[in-house]
Amino acid sequence: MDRILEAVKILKESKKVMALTGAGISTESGIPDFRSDTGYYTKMDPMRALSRDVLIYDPARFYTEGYKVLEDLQGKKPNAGHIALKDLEDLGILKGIITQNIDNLHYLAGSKNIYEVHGESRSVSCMSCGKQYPFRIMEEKVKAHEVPPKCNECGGVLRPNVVMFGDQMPDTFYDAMREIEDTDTLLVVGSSLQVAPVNMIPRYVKNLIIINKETTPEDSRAAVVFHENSGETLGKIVEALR
Ligand code: CNA
Repeated sequence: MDRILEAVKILKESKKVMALTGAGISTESGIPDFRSDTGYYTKMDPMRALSRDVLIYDPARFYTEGYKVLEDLQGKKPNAGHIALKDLEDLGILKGIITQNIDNLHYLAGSKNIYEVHGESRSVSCMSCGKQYPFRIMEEKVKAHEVPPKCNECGGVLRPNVVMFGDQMPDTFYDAMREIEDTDTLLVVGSSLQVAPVNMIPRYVKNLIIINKETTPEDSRAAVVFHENSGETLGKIVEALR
């Protein structure tokens, strides 16, 4: 059977479908991923540059290196893949999205039930008093060479609300794990499934549909695998469902 029709059959017959997305769904919006041959790893080591240790002990380095990744996300627009997942939710097929992405694009596409398990880049917070600010405030401060940027209320250091290497997972991750308990089909889109603990999630779900340009460690147990572009493939799935 055609793989699109196979995927559609599984989606239609499932009791509960969730999506798990990674950086690959957003490359078509002009945001590099980490591990492709055009990804950030070819230019820098995100594990170091975007780490809690560097933020705390070498903020000047954080705000010149790791911070650039966050700046690159600003102003980007959802692509066909994000829109197709929003359509799947509207069609009543998809219950929600667990995303490793910090680029806000599912949010901007209008998806409703989103678990941003690695945080987001719409807001920042003070590490001392917890006051929240829009991301724009941090941008203005860094542009004005205020490094590290400081809280207007208490003078504490501001940090982006993204989960960095060395940070604990947020409550949202545990909420997402609860969603997975009764999920029978997971649509994995644009993730190399290399980053723990999120890469464990597919192991808890019976049916996997994987859309990722390169192979992933879960391909061998997936019901359907597409080593193709996410925007085009998801678009075809939505079309076939309609
Ligand atoms: P990754 O390890 O970089 O893997 C991305 C995968 O997507 C690769 O296996 C690619 O082959 C695949 N891919 C790339 N383009 C496409 C496409 N158009 N269609 C289908 N597949 C494609 O990224 P993961 O998300 O697995 O790793 C998790 C990290 C990356 C998380 O901590 C993220 O926060 C982090 N990240 C996020 C963004 C973002 O928010 N857009 C960007 C870069 C990195």
